[in-house]
Amino acid sequence: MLSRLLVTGASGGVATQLRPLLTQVAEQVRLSDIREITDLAEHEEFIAAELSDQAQVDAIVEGCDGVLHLGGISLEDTWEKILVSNVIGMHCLYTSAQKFGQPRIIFASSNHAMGAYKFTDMLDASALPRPDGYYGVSKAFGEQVASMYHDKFGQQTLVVRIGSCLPKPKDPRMLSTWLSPRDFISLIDRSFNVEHLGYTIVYGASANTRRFWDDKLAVDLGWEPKDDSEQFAAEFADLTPYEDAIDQGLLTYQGGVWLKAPLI
Ligand code: 15L
Repeated sequence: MLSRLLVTGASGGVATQLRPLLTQVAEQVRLSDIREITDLAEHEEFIAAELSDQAQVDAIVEGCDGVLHLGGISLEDTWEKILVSNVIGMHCLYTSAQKFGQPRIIFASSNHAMGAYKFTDMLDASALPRPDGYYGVSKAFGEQVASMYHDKFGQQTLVVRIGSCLPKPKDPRMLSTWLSPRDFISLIDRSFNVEHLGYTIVYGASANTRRFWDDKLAVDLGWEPKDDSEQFAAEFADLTPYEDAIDQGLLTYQGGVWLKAPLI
């Protein structure tokens, strides 16, 4: 059990789903975001921070023995905004972690770091990044920051290339990429409790029948997702055209439509 877990990006959609479950991994939870959170539970506190401001990041990291880094821009955006929050922000976080005892970090990377791979590819952690936009590029950069701090200083990180963390899939693609909040919590729990985390990369997806990611290189982590999006497949109207399109190579990219969208 952690004493105090820092959650960045705590006002966002993923953090909001996880918050009630975080009592399973930490006694105290420090929530941080640029948007204030007021509905605090007894075990929670809130400290606002801009991720590109080193002093503000120092203030949130100090006193924490684990970090769940969900902060930054979470969708495709302009290069200028991505640069500040996701690139400079990542550097600030790792700089602070060195100052304050190297708390283990879970870095919310994204499937969009690999979004240009095809639906028919089966990826493991050895696959090279193929981002589908600036957002994906920033996540690939973040993974390399974490790798360098591990090799140089021994900072331990779990990189989780999150698919789609939602209560349930919103479209047929998410039948492949869905990560249930319950499986994410068990991943967080493993990351903070496994004896040696080192620098580990996993794909953040549940045990979906249609998943196209293989976590065999992270076997030492001992994470076993339990949920399968197939339970929601019937909620989508006839999936046959969708499945045919995949077979014919028409519905191609793991990141969905992002690769073919213009840059902002
Ligand atoms: C992401 O990285 C986004 O943060 C999220 O909003 C979803 O779009 C998700 O990927 C996805 O690909 O479904």
